[in-house]
Amino acid sequence: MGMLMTKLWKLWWSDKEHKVIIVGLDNAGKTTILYQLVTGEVVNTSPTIGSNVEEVTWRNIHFIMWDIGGQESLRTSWSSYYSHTHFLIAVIDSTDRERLGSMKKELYSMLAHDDLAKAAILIYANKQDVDGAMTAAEISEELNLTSIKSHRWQIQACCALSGEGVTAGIEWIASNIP
Ligand SMILES: Nc1nc2c(ncn2[C@@H]2O[C@H](COP(=O)(O)OP(=O)(O)OP(=O)(O)O)[C@@H](O)[C@H]2O)c(=O)[nH]1
Ligand SMILES: [Mg+2]
Repeated sequence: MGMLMTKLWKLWWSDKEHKVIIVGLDNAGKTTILYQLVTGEVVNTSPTIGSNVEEVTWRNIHFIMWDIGGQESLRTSWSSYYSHTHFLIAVIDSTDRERLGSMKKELYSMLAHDDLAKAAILIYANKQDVDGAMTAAEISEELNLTSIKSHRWQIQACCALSGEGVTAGIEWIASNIP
């Protein structure tokens, strides 16, 4: 593509809104991450029943971010949010070793869903501030991420309380806009 065409293409895309859905088990830190992105601060959260939606602008790119409640009874409704999703953010509580298997199951069922066939996946290995938290490498191994060939994916260690690593994840998303 010529330089002018490239510029026009980018301008056109910057006008578009990109749909992001944030999923993960309850207590993973999804809402904390969303509001860390919106306000740059930690907000008090309570378990999300249903969802929160916010517009986030990052380097002139507009995202509509849906943060969906992760309690077990709510997970069957996740799929009602999937259509037209450009990016899926899966948030993992890196201290929660017992439930990593449940998260793995949810992740692979999302990867198999038609409405998410074109979505790129960002996995946040959250709560890295807690002693004994699994590293991003451990989580990657447990989830067998290298076997995923159907989707673009990235794992990013982060701490939603300090914000460390959160923007690096969004940078990856921004750089994966077609
Ligand atoms: N230590 C630590 N605690 C965190 C971090 N991120 C979130 N938390 C805490 O984890 C708890 C749950 O966070 P939420 O953001 O409400 O979790 P959620 O994933 O939205 O949970 P649901 O809405 O129930 O699905 C809160 O007490 C947060 O303060 C982190 O990076 N480190
Ligand atoms: Mg929540």
